[in-house]
Amino acid sequence: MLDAARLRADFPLLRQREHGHPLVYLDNAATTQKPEAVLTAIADYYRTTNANVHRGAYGLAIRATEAYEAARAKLAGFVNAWATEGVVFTRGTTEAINLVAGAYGRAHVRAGDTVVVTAMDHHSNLVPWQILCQEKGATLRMVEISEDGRVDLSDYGRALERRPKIVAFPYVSNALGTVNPAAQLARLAHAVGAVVVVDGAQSTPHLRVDVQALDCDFYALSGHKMLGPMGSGALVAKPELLDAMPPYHGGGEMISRVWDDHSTYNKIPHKFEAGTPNVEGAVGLAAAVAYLEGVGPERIAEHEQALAAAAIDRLTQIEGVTVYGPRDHRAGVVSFTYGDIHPHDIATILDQDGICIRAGHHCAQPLMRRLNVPATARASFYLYNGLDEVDALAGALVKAGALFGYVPA
Ligand code: 7TS
Repeated sequence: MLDAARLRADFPLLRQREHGHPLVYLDNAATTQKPEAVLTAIADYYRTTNANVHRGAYGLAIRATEAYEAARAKLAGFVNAWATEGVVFTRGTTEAINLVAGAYGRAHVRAGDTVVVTAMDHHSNLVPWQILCQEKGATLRMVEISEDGRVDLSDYGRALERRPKIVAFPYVSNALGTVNPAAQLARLAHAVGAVVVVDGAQSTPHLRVDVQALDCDFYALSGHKMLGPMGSGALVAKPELLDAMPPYHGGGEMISRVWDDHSTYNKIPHKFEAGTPNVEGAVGLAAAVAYLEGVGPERIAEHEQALAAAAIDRLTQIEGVTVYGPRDHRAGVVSFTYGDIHPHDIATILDQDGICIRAGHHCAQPLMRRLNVPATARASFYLYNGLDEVDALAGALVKAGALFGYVPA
């Protein structure tokens, strides 16, 4: 396992105390904390380099542009993008998926076509496809999940018989922690001629991701879930698909020539980056990538899996606790319920001990309906969490249970 205590020292916020207790931050699937290296990179950018990018004729603006484009190259290398110009900076996964639905989807999906999603998709990999299908008169086909929270491969096969235009799925589920066999799902979808969209919000921070090995077509990620700034993220795509796509947003920066009644467009990726971009976000995200590379994605995955296994082991020993999702091929997300205690009550009680967990539907309402629960409590781990924090979680849960008359096993 990683030396979590040593890594934690790199994160100023984690030194805080909450209600008199050391802060135990277990809501990393929602967003992660930021290391000093990222905070410094952002501050340094503003102290030394800030100017608007791609349009300056002076040295400062050229250096700002170089910093922004170097960040793109850094991120491209991290996920083994097809090409640096195949990385479009966005506000995060949500905007990246809306870009694909709004530009590629609107150009290619017609009445009677099918788009496939899964029952474990986050709303941001579902609602954009609902909007597209409603607009086009296309069918949205949702693939069911198995009892233990995996994509049901036989239902996936049945969905592919419809020869969908687009197949979208999460690499890692934010609500169950399931790691989907993304390369296999992509291969099967390609075999019927579909374009594959992978929601990488929960995989990029936690696994070694190689989009070319996955062989998807579009891959969406969020910077703030991988130690980077809020409002940073990207769409990583095959350049030839981006080249052939109509623009998404219109405005400055994305054009080549503008006449009174029409325009020609800039080359990729700029065609999809209308307006002044979030340069601070890109620079901070590049610093986050450098930090993650320093630790090593494989070691991060291993560490989180060990924490999740320990948490599942501890939690399932508490009478009345149900843990959802698979027991193997999973990431560091542990969703659970405790008897009839409302998950929001669990989160509120744990907060008194300085423990931050999430409670709710996790933006996955179709999944919650299939689990037959309105909500779950969710602990999600990252590289700075340790086994001491799993102990704190289990201990606080037992205390919470006692308040509701549950006797610990
Ligand atoms: N896809 C998945 C699988 C996610 O977990 C999230 C955010 C998103 C997409 C959207 O990412 P955004 O950065 O564009 O907002 N998930 C969560 C969560 O689990 N709790 O809060 C946000």
